[in-house]
Formats: sequence, structure tokens, C-alpha cells
Amino acid sequence: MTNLTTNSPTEELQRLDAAHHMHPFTCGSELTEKGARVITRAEGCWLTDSEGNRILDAMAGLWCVNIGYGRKELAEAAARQMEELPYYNTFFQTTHVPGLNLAAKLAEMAPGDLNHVFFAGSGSEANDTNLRMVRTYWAAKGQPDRNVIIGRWNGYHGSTLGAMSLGGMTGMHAQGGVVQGIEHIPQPNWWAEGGDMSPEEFGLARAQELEKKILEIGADKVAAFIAEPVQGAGGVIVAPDTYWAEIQRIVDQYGILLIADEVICGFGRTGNWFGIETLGIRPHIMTIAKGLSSGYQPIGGSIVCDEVAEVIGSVEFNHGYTYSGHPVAAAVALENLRIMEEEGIVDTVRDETAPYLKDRFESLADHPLVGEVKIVGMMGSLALTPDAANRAPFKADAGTAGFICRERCFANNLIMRHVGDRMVISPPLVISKEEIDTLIERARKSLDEAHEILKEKGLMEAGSRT
Ligand code: PXG
Repeated sequence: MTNLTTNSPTEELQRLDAAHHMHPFTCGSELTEKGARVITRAEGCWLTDSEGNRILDAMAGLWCVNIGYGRKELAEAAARQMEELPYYNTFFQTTHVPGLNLAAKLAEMAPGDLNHVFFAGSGSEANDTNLRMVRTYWAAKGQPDRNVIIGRWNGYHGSTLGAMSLGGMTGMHAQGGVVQGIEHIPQPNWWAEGGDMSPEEFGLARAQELEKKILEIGADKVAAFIAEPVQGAGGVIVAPDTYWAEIQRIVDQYGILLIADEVICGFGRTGNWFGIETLGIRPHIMTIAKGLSSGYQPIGGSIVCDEVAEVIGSVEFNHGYTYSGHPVAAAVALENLRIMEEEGIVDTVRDETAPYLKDRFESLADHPLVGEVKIVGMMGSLALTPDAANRAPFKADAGTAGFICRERCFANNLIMRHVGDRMVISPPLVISKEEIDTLIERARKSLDEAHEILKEKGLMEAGSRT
């Protein structure tokens, strides 16, 4: 059997990878042609690849390594737990100490009466739980026809069939079908879709799309609305200030359940423990994953309010995963939360590094390729445009400019993602001011280089705004 190591030559690693490893959200043949970049080590905010390059990870992996790479305490917590109890389930009237401690810890941390936790292995699984839980809730209350869930176009809730259907990524819907009984309303993306409205007018109008949809479906048929406090994978779309208060009014008025998907926003990303605190939202259920364990172990869950938990508790909820509340993942999550609290990581983000990052990130607004700059806490985005004054998209296919810019970032040893023609960042929460300076320098250099390439290729032509 071939068994390569991190010291094997890059081409060999790439060849074996291409032969057998199918990558998520990737065109396999293109990647085979190019060869995957092999990441071998990481420390703090820095990755090392098989060629020895040091790369600044301004995405915290996939928006998840909030505490930064290389924390030995987390490895030790995993090793201790593996020795003591590597696995047990919580299905048949059993429990275990890491699971119960983590549930209690999350109940203490979550705002209001969000006091009960159903564990999953990922954010997608947790949203599948939510889909089944809200329908089961209404059925248990004698309203089985109240089963429609409303999500948002360009929202992201995961990649399993249920979570993908709740999300509004049309490219995903097009592959393999969707779950029935899920509707979508348009997103609050003022830059791309705001037309001639002010951001405030647009925020209200987009929130009222929810009311329109509820009335169209029939209020007695709608079970829940699901949304990310700030859309992450959709391109770090921050709703105008008027949006969330109006959404809250509508869900309250029609008595539907609100699910806040905190998979990215949770655990400090927005400058508070949860995005709902930053944005003033009162959900019945929160989806969590990613930052819960800082990505050191796969774990997710749903934090549920007292009333929903009581109703679900009145029936047998026929749902669960082999790895719901996995003891090793729970022990690592507990250690992650302990360190984040003891080191005051979220306080430092809120009071020091996020304001510094905001200032530096917003300085990119003067770049000729940049239109809107949005940032909340430690998640931000730049809308690339050939004509900022008119908020124009490129005439070229969406994502062409973004891809070129991302390639320049990669070449400059900066990991920054593109979503269409938006460039996004979500660095580890422990990023220092010095590292923020490096991030901004490399981003500006990459923007300059992308701008030159776009000009050379005649791609700076503006298309028409929708
Ligand atoms: N909800 C939200 C808000 C997410 O961002 C999920 C649910 C699903 O979580 P899991 O753990 O099942 O992946 C996510 C995941 C990207 C990217 O390219 C974003 C995610 C996952 C993979 C890629 O931006 N978010």
C-alpha cells in the first residue's frame, strides 16, 4: 500500500490525491490538471504547505478555527477523553460527562431561554435536525399542516439534502433535487440588489418579503423562518440596519419559529459570543458548529428554547446521529470554550482587534477595483466592481474577477476566499494587529495585481445592475 508522509515530494502527494480523493465543491478534472496545494502544518494564523511556504490564513480554515491553530490543550483534552471513554452514545437512556457538561455550558452561554442542546456532528446535520424538529414541534401541538419552512436565496445552511434545501444556493438545488415544503425569499444584499432604494428602505422592503411570503402560503401553514445573522458563504452580506427588527416583528406577529443559523457567526465571530447579540435577534433555535470546537473536532448542534424543548420532550423524537454529542468532540469543545473565556478572546476581538481590522479593511475602499466594504467583528467582504459609483457588476461572468483576485491572494501567500465577485475574510479570532497589517498589505497587493490582469484581458467592462 502507498503510504506517503508530509515529507513526500509534492508531486507524489498531488498524484495520489488526484487518483483517489474526491474534493468538495470542486471540479475534479480541473484540480487534477492543476494539483491541490498540500497543507502540512499550522500554527496560530499561519499554514505551511508541502513546499515550505508560510501562508496567512485569513479564512480560519473554513470560518472555523476561531482559537487559531496549534493549541496543545485541545489535543491533550482529546487524548485524555479517548483514553477514558473514546465513544459512547446518548440514545437509549444513557449519557456521558462531556456531553452533559457541554450542554449545560452552552445553556449558560446562550442568551435568553435557549437552554437545551441537541447535538450533531456538523452544521448541516444540525440544520437537518432543525427541519425535523420544527415540523415535529407543530405536529405535537396539533398543527401538522404547519410545516412550511422559509429560508433565503443565497443563504447557506449546509450540504446534506435537508440543509441544502433550506439554503438558497441555486447551483446546489440543481443537483439531486430538494426537500418539499421549503420556500425562499430574496436576500438583503443592498449592493447587488438594492436598485435605487436607500439601504434603510431596502432593508425594510426585504424583511417585508417574509410577511408577503407568509401571507401567500397562509400563516397557519408556516412553521419557521431560518436565516444566518450575517450571510457567510453567500459573501458576508450584512443586512441594512432596518432589516432584523422588522424580521423580528414579523415572526412575533405570525407566531412562527425563528431559527438563527450561528454556524459561522457563533463563538465570537461577530464580536460577541453569538451573532444574535450583535444584531439584536431573539430566535427559538440556534444552529451551532465550527467555532464551537474551533474546528479541532467535528461537532454541531441546535440550542433550543424552553418551550420548543418542552413540546419536543412530550413525544419521542425519532432522530439522532451515531456521533451526536461525541465525547471526544464534546471534551475538545469544552476545552476550546474554557480557553476562549479565560483568555478573554471575544473581549479582545470586540474591544481591540475587530475595530482595528475594520479600520484597516475599510482603507481598501479607495482601491479602484473595490466598491462596497462590509465588516462585522472578524468577518468582512469587499465587492469587486468595474464602476463603484454605479454599483456595477462586471460584464464578464460573475466570479471571473473574484477568481482572478483569489488566485493572486494565493500567489501572495494569503488565503482569502471569493464568492462570486466578493472577496471575503474570516481570520482566526486571535489574529494580532501586526498580522492584520500583513493581511491588508497582501490583500492590497493582490487587488493591484488582479486589477492589472483584468485591464490586460479587457475584463474591466461594466455590465448592467439587476
Ligand atoms: N450553516 C452555515 C451558516 C454555514 O456556514 C453550515 C451551516 C454547514 O455546516 P457543516 O459543518 O455541515 O459544513 C455552514 C457551513 C464556504 C463554506 O466555502 C462555508 C461552509 C461550509 C463549507 C464551505 O464558504 N459553511
